[in-house]
Amino acid sequence: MVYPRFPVSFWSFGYIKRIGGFSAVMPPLGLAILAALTPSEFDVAIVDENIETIDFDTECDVVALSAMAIQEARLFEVADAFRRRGRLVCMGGPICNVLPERCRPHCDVLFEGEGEYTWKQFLADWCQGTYRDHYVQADKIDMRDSPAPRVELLKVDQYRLGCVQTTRGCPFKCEFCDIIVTYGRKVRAKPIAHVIAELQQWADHGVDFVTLADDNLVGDRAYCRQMLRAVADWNRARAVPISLYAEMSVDAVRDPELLELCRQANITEMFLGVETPRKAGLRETLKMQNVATDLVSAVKTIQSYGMVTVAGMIIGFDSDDAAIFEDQYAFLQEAGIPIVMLGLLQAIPRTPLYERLERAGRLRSPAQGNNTLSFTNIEPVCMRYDELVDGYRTLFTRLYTLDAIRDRWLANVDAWRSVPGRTWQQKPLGRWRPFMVVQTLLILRWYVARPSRFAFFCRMIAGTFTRLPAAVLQTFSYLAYFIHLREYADKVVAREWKFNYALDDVNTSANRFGEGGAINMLRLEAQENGPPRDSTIHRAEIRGVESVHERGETIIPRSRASD
Ligand code: B12
Ligand code: SF4
Repeated sequence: MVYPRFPVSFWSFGYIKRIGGFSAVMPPLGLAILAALTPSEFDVAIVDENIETIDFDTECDVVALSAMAIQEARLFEVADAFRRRGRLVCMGGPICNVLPERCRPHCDVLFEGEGEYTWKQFLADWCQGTYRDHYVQADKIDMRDSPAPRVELLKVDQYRLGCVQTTRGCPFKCEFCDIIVTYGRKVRAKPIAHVIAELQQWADHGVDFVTLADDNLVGDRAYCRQMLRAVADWNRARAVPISLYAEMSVDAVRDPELLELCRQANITEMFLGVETPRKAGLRETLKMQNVATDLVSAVKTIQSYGMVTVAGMIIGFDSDDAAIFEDQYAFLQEAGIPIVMLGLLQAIPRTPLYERLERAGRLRSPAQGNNTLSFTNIEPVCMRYDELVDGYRTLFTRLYTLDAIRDRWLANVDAWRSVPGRTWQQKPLGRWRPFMVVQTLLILRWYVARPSRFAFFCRMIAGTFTRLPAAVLQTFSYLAYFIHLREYADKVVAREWKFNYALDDVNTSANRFGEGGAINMLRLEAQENGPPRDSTIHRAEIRGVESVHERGETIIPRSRASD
C-alpha cells in the first residue's frame, strides 16, 4: 500500500520537518484501515513516500494507492511506474471520490467512496479471479465495521500526530463542501470503546498528540459529549495526558458543557470552519450555522477553554468585492486567530457549488488540490480574476507578517487567562527527548538570523510571560509552526501568482502542478520572455528546483521578501 509524496502545502509543515524531528505530519489512516481489513493470508506493507522511498521493483501482487487531490501529479507518476512493471494498481481515497475520471486512466481498479466493504469485496473477487475494474460504495458504511488501523505497520516515530476518526458525515450543507458528498449528512459514529482502544493503541506506540480526524467533531452533539467524557477519563488516568487536535463548527459555542468537555479531554487546538466574516457570503454558501453567530465573540469563547484556534477562511464568494480583503484581515486580527488557513473558493466536482457554476458557465478550468494557492477555477462576480488572486496573495502574506502573527497569538493567549486548572501539557515539539535540545537550537537559529525575527521572538515570549507565564512553553512550541507558515506565505503563496495565472486555462492533470509546478513556471517564463539574460543561471535555477523537489522540498529560488 503506497501513499504518494505531498508537495509543500499549508499543512505539510515542510519547512520545519528538521526542526520538528518528523518526516510527515500524519500517517495515511485510510491505508492503515485497509491493511486491517485485509485478510491474514495476505502480507501487507505500507510505504509512505513522505517518509521513505518507494521500491518500484518490489515483489507484490497488488499495489493499493491512496491520495488527496493535492497529490495528483505524484499519484499518477507512481501508479504509471508500477503499471509499467506489470503490477495490478488499485486506486482510492479523496481524489477518487471527487475526480474519478482523472484517475481512471492511471489505474486498473478504481474505488470510489469508503473502502471498508469494497476493499474486502475486491480481495475476495481477486482470489477468485473475478475482480472488476471499478468498485463504488454508494451507501454509507456502518462505522462499527471500520476496524482499528494497523498502527504497527506505520513508522510511527516519523509522524508528528496520530489519527483517530470518531465520526463521518456532517449535518450541515455548505455549498462548497465535498465532505458531505463523500460521507453524507447523517453523522455516523464509531463505538466509543473503539475510539478509546484506538487512542490507547497510538499512546502505546509513544504518540503524544492525536488528531480527531472528524470533519465536524460536534456533528452529533449527544455522541460527542459521551465520547469526550470517555476520552477525558482515559486521558486523566494517564501519567502524561495526550493532547488532541480537532475540527468543529462554530455553533458549538452555544453548548458550554461541550466546550468544557473539550477542555477536560485535553483538546488543545481546534480548527473552526469560519469561512468569512460577511453574512452575505455565509448565506450565499449556505453556512447558516455561522450566520446567526457573533463570530468574534464565538472565537473568543472557544479560546477561553484553553484552545489554540485555527480558522478555515475563504475568499471568492460571489458577493465578495474588493473590500473583502480588509474585512477579513480586520476580523482575524480582532478575533485573534493565530493560524489561518486562507483559501480561494474552488468548485470541487460533485459539490452543489460546482453544479451551480457549471450551469452558469462560470467554471474557468479544472479544480486542483491545493486550496491555499493563488488559483481558483471560478469566474468571480464582483472583481476581476486577477484582482481576486492578487488581493488573496497580498492578504495571505499580510496575515503572516510577524507583527500580525504576534498580535493574533497574544490575543489568543489573553483568552486563556480565564482557564482554571489548565495543565499545559501539550508539547507540539514532540516527546521530551534529547533531540529537543537540537530542536530548540534550530528554532532559535531561525529567529536570531534577522533582527526583525529576533524582536518578534522576544515579544512573543515576553508577551506570553506577562499574560500567562505557564504558557511560555506553549508559545515556544508554536514559534516552530510559525516558521513554516511564514515561509509558506513568503516562498509559495507570494511567489507563484504568475505560475498559477498561466496555469489558469490549462488542464491541471496535464500540467503537473505538484512538484513539477515550479519547474513548469520557469519554463513558461522562459517561453514568454525569450531566453533569460544569463541562461546558465536559468538552467541552474531549473536544476536547483528539480533537485530540491527530488528531496521532497520546494521551491523557486527567488529574492525573498524582507521579514
Ligand atoms: C486529517 C486530515 C489531514 C491531515 C493529514 C492527513 C494525512 N494522512 O496526511 C492534515 C491536517 C495534515 C491534512 C492536510 C491537508 N488536507 Co486534509 N484532511 C484530513 C481529514 C480531516 C481526515 C483524513 C482521514 O484520516 N480520514 C479518515 C480516512 C479513513 O479516510 P480516507 O483517507 O478518505 O480513506 C477512506 C476512503 O477514502 C477509502 N480509501 C482511501 N484510500 C483508499 C485506497 C484504496 C485502494 C481503497 C480501496 C479505498 C481507499 O477507504 C478509507 C476508509 O473508508 C480529511 C477529511 C476526511 N474526512 O477524510 C481531510 C482532507 C482529506 N484534506 C483535504 C485537504 C484539501 C488537505 C490539504 C490540501 C489542505 C491544505 N491546503 O494544505 C492538506 C494536504 C496535506 C499535506 N500534507 O500537504 C481534503 C482533500 C480533498 C480531496 N478530495 O482531495 C479533505 C477531504 C478535507 C476537505 N474536504 O477539504 N489533512
Ligand atoms: S460544516 Fe464543515 S464539514 Fe460540515 S458541511 Fe460545512 S464545510 Fe462541510
